[in-house]
Amino acid sequence: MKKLLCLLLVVALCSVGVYLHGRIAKLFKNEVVVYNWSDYIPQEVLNDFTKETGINVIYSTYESNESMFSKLQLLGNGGHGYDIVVPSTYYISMLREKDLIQELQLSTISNIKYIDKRFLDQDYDKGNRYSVPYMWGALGILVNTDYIDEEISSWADLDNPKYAGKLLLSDDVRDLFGVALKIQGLSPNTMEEEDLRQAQIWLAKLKPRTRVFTTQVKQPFSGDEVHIGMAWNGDALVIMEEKPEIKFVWPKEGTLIWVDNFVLLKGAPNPDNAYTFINYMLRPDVAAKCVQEYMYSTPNTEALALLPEELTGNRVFMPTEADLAGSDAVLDVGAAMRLYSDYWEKLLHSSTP
Ligand code: SPD
Repeated sequence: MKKLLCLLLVVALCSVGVYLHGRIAKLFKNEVVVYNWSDYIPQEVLNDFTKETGINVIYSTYESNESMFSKLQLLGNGGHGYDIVVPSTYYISMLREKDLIQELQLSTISNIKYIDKRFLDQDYDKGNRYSVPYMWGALGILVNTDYIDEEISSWADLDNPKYAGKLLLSDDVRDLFGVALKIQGLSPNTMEEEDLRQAQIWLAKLKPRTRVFTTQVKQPFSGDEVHIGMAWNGDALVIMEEKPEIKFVWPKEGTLIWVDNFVLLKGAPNPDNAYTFINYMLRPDVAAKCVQEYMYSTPNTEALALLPEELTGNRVFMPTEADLAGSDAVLDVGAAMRLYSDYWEKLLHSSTP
C-alpha cells in the first residue's frame, strides 16, 4: 500500500513538473507569427531579424488575399494564432468589418517616416489606423518572344487562337476580372452583376485556350510551358533576368495597381514583437534587401535611394505615368465581392462557350 502511494505521488509530481515546464516555456517564448504571401520576404531577412532582436519568426505563406481571408474568418479571433498578415489595400476594410484586425500604435513604428507620403493616409485606411504599406506592384503581359512574333500592346491581344494551350491567366480573382472588365471599357471596381457577366463571357472564350490559371508564373514561363500571359511586374523581372527573350508589356488600356500592407490581427499573441517586426521591415536597408530579391517596388523612399539605378530606372520596376495611363487601383467592392467569387466559380466550372 505504502509502495502504491509513493508511486502515485511520484506520478503526480512528474505531471505537475511537465505542466509547469510547458507554462513557463510558453511564458518565455519569444516569437512573432507572420502569415504572408509566398516569395515576399527573403529567409535571410527573417534570420537577420532573429539575430538582431532574439525574436523567432514563425512564418507561413498564402497565395491569394481570398485564401488568407477565408482562413482567418474560419479560425476567428481566438483561433488563428497569427500576429501579422499582409493584405492588399482592398482587403483592409474587409478585415476590419469582420473585426479581424486591431488599431496600430503608430508611435511604435517610427520607421514609417521613410514611407512616401503618397502611400499614406489613403481612403482605404485614413490616418493609417490599421495598416502600413510594404510593397506595391501591378499586372502586365509577359511574352516569350522566341515563340511570339506579334506586337503585343493590349490585353485584347491575349485573345488570339494562336496561343491556345500556351496562355497563362491569373487566378487572382480581382486581377483576372479587372482585366476582362477593363478591355470592355467597364470599371474593374464595378459592383454591377451585369458587368461581371460580360467579363465572364470574355474569359469563358479564353478558358479553353488557357494552359493554367495561376499567379505562380515563374515555373510555367521558365519551363516554356506557356508563352504569353498575365504576370505581376516583380515576378516578371525575376523571370526576365534568367530568360532575356521574355518581355514585359504595360497594356495600353492601363492595368490594375495594388499595394500590400502589414496589419496587426485582433488576438495577436505577440503584439510587441509584431511592432518590432513591422518597424524592422520598414528600415530602409531591410526594405531594399526585400526589393532586390523579389523585384517589387517599395513605397520606402530611403530604400529606393539605396537601390541601383539599373533597377530604379527600369520601367518594369518603376513604370512611368504614361506606362500606367488608364490604370486603376483595386478597391474594396464591399458585398459585391461575393459576385466576383461567384463568377470566378462559374468560370472554373463552365464548359466551352
Ligand atoms: N509573391 C508576392 C506577390 C504579392 C502580390 N500581392 C498583390 C496581389 C494583388 N491582387
